[in-house]
Amino acid sequence: MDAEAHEETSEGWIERLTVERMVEPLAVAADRPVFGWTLTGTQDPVGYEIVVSDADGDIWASGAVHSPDHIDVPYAGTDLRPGERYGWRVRALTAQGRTPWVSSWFGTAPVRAGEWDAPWLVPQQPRTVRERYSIGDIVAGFAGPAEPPSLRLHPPRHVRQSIDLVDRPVRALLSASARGIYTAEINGHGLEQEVLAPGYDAYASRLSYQTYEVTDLLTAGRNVIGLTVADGWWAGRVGITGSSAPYGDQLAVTWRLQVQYADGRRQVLRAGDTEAHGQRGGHDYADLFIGERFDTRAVMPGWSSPGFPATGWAPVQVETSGLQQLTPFVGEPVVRTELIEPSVSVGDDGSVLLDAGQVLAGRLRVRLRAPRDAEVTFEHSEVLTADGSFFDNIVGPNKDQLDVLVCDGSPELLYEPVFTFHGFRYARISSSSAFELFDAQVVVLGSDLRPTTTLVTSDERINQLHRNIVWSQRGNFLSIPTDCPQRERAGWTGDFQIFTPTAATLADIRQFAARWLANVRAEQGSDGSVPTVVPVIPSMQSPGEPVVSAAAGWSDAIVMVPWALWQRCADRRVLQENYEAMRRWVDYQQQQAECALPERYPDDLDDDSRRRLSTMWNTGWQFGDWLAPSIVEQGLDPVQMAAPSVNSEVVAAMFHAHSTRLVAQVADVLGYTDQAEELYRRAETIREAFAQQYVSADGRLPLQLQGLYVLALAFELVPSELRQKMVIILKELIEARGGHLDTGFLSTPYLLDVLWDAGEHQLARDLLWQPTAPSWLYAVDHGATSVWESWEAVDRHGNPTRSSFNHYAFGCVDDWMLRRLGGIESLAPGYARVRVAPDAHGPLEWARTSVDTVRGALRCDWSASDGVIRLDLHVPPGVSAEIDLGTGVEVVGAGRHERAVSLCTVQQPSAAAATSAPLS
Ligand code: RAM
Repeated sequence: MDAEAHEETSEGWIERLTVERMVEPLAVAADRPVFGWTLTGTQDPVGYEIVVSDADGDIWASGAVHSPDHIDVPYAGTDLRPGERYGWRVRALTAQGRTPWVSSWFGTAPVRAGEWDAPWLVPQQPRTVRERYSIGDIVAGFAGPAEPPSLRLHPPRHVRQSIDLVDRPVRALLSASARGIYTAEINGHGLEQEVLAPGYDAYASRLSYQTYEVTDLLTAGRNVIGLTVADGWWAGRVGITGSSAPYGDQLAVTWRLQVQYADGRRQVLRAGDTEAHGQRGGHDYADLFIGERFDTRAVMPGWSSPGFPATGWAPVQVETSGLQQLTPFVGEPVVRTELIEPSVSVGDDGSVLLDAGQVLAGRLRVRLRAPRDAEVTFEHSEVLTADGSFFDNIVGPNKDQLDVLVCDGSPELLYEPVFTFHGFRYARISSSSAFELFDAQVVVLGSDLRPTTTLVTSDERINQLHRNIVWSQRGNFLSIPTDCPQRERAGWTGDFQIFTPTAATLADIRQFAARWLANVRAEQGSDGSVPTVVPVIPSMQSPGEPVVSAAAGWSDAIVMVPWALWQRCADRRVLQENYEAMRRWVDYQQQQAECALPERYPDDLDDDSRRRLSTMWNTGWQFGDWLAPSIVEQGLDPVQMAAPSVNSEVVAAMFHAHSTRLVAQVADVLGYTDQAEELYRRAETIREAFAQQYVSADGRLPLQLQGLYVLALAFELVPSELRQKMVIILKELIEARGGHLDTGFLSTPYLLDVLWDAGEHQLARDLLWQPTAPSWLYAVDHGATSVWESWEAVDRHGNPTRSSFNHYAFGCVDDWMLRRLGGIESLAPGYARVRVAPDAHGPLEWARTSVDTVRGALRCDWSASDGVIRLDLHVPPGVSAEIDLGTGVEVVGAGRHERAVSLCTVQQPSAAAATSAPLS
């Protein structure tokens, strides 16, 4: 069938043209970028046609491709040139005809990974003071160094360099990066959309550079490039210990400018081509955790403009080491994602309290007036005490979250910190002299990820819970996925693993995750171990610290994150890119399994047990089912942080089995049949060993913990004849806790599904709607606007505790809510097939859910009233939906489908037969 033979169809349209999953990206890193688009209308796609062009004409035409796929279609023409802009157009073929062409464009990164060709500019500066603290110090009550930050920290540096252009360019791309975080200016104009560049990477192996379109800022003749560099992640404080200089103690910048003139001439200018000079500017210091101090009296207006007399500026040193780490930034930049107008109240002492109404990651933007030399301070907190006072919930030194503005007496100052951000909801502004606040906004920062899901239900508490989860994702998806934006800001691999199915539904995180996974691969040990924090924070490995090089549920992120992205987004590339690393991880587990037995077993262990035990990875340092309430109650050793040994042993064995099976499935998807078979066999052996070693004949696990039962059931490690028994035990354990969950990080994602799939619908609902802690709605009822790390971060009397108020891990329940309450469940990768089976028998009267899938927008609105379930479903082209309202399954395709079913004809989902079966 030829594309031209198709009649143009009036129905249906192509939307959202993407390259590398982004709309009109300026500088994609991939040599063979992937195209994507979504479709509306009612016709399923049967093919497509793509044309790519440069300024001289078409360079690649796919021809009519007869495939329903329109996710990640790779470019297959001749090599693309770096730093180029290309146009592209696409039309879809459907059974009814072809859609009109739709056009878009993309650019390629100016320099390929490892080929950066401009040197570092190292301004004169004192080396960062090295502060090394351990978790032991913190537990011992160390609150932080005695000297104030102004005596320990150094000013960020301006670097200024003049360049000459022979003409005014018609296209100019500035690429830049830093050891530290930087802002860039050209001729006095800041490139302001992106913040905290170059972002956080495993710097020893990768350091991203950004590319900006700067054509309009340049002129013929003299131009000035100005970069300001501050400590950032490179030299500043990161991680729980608040130690400094994790990756280096000297700041540097590098840049490269690619210009094109009207007559076709091209020119590349680089840092180091001409002499550059450095000087401090208005900032006295800036640290991501501590905050910044900005002295408006020291600002040098026009410092990055031509003609500025840079007297007293020192020449910078030029250095060429470590340039091969530079790599084009992948994914969405960190930007100001929203401005919030906070509520404002003035205290008796003249201080001003701002309330953003929302726990978030970001900073303030204020307009104010204060006398010259006045010091205005901005304190930040996520929570207030029951009586409304400021409360410091952040454990560890150097987490001041305090910005200081020193005023120059101007009638109006506009101030937003540049080189820091905070985790907060409340901010208190006070001043050494009277000040007038004209206005204040809260600037929300985060990676610029496109939200893809809505969930609104008849229960406002559920809606709030959903919003809290969305906000905790926003607060923690900032350059890398972090555990929390105030205490650690660390890329804990387990936290992201747990949350990926939810995260990948709530936003398009494919590129964000791809970049982080590149960091994980960079940090993977030569023995295949996968660190628990990526990028690795060297200070967490200081003497006396537990060096956690691998842990069950954390390291498994290398398998489980890609797998979740494959399931939700049909992201095959993430499987390809990480397959080798996954294999190395499961091989590592296998080796570990073989080389040691858990200590608690006697030396004279029988051969069978020895063989079984050495089939499973069940040794070493583990977090276990981290933060399971009953374990927390027993008191974890805060320095060791290790889970009790039996918990460690069993949890590690379960993840070993699970990851091995998942990697087998990945091998299957990628067509590596032999490897798949071998891995399936291996997984089966582990499964059998697990059942024999850890599951008793009456279905008991060695520890009576809900989480262990949940994981064993979810990972299908249980002989089928024992499943029912184990469900009963799980129910009893829940009952024994008064109808409360007692699951930790690793098992919570599966808790409600395990119950639901066993027919225990009411129990799953009861746990979700449980108002007393530990429960999700406890936090909601106690005013949460984000997900808490600890179920009772605010205690029953309304007193906050010293835990994180922005930890998305337990927000993993959103995935369940979207599937079971919202009613949209993906059954085949990327929602190619979905099940629409909302829970109309629970407390909800209605729900409206939408998921903007990689194939297009799915919408499910349902209500249950007057004995009737009504459904209004929108299915995008290329998706088939199994509607199951309790009267049998009906399969429908693209388009709108309205259904009404009488509730009495609906079969009530049976509570598992298990409920009545006696315990043996
Ligand atoms: C905590 C982090 C994180 C968790 C680890 C084990 O300090 O906040 O959430 O993954 O410990």
